[in-house]
Amino acid sequence: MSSTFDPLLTQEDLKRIAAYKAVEYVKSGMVIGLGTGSTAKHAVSRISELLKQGKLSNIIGIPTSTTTHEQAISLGIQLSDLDSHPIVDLSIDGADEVDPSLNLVKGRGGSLLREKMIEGASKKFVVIVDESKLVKHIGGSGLAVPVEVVPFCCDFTRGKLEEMFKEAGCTAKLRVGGDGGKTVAVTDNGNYVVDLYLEKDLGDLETASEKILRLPGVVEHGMFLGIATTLIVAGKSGVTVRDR
Ligand code: ABF
Repeated sequence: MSSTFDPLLTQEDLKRIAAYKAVEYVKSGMVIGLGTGSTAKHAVSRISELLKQGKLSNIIGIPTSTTTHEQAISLGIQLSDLDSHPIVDLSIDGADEVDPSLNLVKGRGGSLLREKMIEGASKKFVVIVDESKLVKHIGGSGLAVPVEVVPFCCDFTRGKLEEMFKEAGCTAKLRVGGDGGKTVAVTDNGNYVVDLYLEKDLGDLETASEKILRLPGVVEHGMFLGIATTLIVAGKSGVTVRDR
């Protein structure tokens, strides 16, 4: 499905258009996974707007980060969690990279574990991106594949990850905070993030995923394989919607 846009639209406009399109899947009474990031925040705002207009009702949101929790609370969206609502009807979230099979890299913005738990528990997971996020192979763009690790001996875990993917030219770096690198970045779960920078793509993604998850010290990684069910892309030439 596609429609044509004004070529003067900004990247922010495209993010909003993709997000609004995704919110068309939201129906009254649904439990909704609320994503994190600059694209997903438009979806959260739109849901609140439709609730206030009375066009939606009885929505329960499950936020994927403390940031989204705060945004949703400030907009008056009723919230819950997976303990109380283990089945999520629909999640809407952004991504850092999307391949043609709808495999994703997520977590460059810091949140990935809660996203994977909530989006993995969703009957439908709609990914919303502007066209800059589309890649042929995830993890091969020179940008990071994030891995959430426990703080205990995190440099040991970092070294093991680098060694694991040395044939792909991996450099593994502990992520630092936004204070010029004086402190380590801490996730919502109190963990650290090791970013894997690769010269080549990872080859078989399921194998790479298994290897990372088998390493003690690793909590989760940012490759979302086979989880997304629908992709909405907004680009200068229009919006496209694709199901996996
Ligand atoms: C989160 O937002 C992350 O998993 C991903 O890193 C990011 C994408 O954010 P944006 O929409 O701001 O590019 O969901």
